[in-house]
This record gives sequence, structure tokens and C-alpha cells, in this order.
Amino acid sequence: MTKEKRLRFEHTVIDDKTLTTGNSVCLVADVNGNGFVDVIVGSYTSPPEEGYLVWYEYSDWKMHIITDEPFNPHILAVADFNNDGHMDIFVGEMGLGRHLNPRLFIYLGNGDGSFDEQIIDRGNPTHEAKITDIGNTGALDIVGKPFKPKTQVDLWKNMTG
Ligand SMILES: [Ca+2]
Ligand SMILES: [Ca+2]
Repeated sequence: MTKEKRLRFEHTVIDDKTLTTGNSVCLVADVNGNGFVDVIVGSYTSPPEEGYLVWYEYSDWKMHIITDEPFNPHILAVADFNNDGHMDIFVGEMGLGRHLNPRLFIYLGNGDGSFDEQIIDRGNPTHEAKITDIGNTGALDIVGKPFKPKTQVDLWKNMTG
């Protein structure tokens, strides 16, 4: 019987001083199209909960700011929402009863590390949303729910032609 191989990981810090103290989400995708996965991080400072979305470029982990716009961007996902072969980033804002007009953003990837912002909804806070193709239409939709105080469950159907 072969002995079970012991797992071994080596820890490296890729940013020793992030822009804010509240780093909310970490994702991976190849955002500049060079075949290597990069790291995407959402963060905020509390208060006033101004958020950032940044990506770190493999392999020297140079940081690039995508936006300093979102409020408390807890909800991120990478997916190709417009089926152009470039990964896009979904960002949802929390509401927490004090951000009255929360927005959902999609940062459309251009494949070279740059993004174009589109706001796809206002007024519906969300938290921990998931991306999936509801109804097998070939387009990626968003399902989510607010953290608090709203008590609902949401679906954003992708109607992009
Ligand atoms: Ca890359
Ligand atoms: Ca895309």
C-alpha cells in the first residue's frame, strides 16, 4: 500500500499593505489575456465604506485599480456576461439600511487588463450573489439576496441579445 502523500503549501504575501482595512472578496481570473491567472480583490473602509476593486498581475503582483467607486463591495464574481471571450467582473453593493441606492456593476473586460463599467441595476442591495444560467438560455444570470434589512430573494435575468 502506498503511503498517503502529505500536502505541502508555501505561503507568500502578494501585497503587504492593501488600500483598505476591510478586504471582502478574492477571486481569480486571467484578466489581461496572457494565459496566467491574476488575482482580483474587493475591499472597503468602514466607515465610510468606500470600496475598491483591484487586480494583481501575475507574476510580480503589480496592483491595478479597476475602480474606487463601490460601497462595501462584498459580492464579486468573474464570468463572461457578454460572451466575447473576455472575463468580466460582477460587483454588487450592500445596502445595510444606510446605503439608499445600491448599485450592481459589471466591469466588462477588454482582455488587456482594462475594463468598462456598466451599471445594471440600482436600488436592490445584494450580498453573496451567484452567477448561473437560469433556464439554459446561454446567457449568465445573477441570483442573490440582500444581507439586511430587506427580506427578499432576487434574480437578474441576462437579456443581452
Ligand atoms: Ca494574466
Ligand atoms: Ca466578457
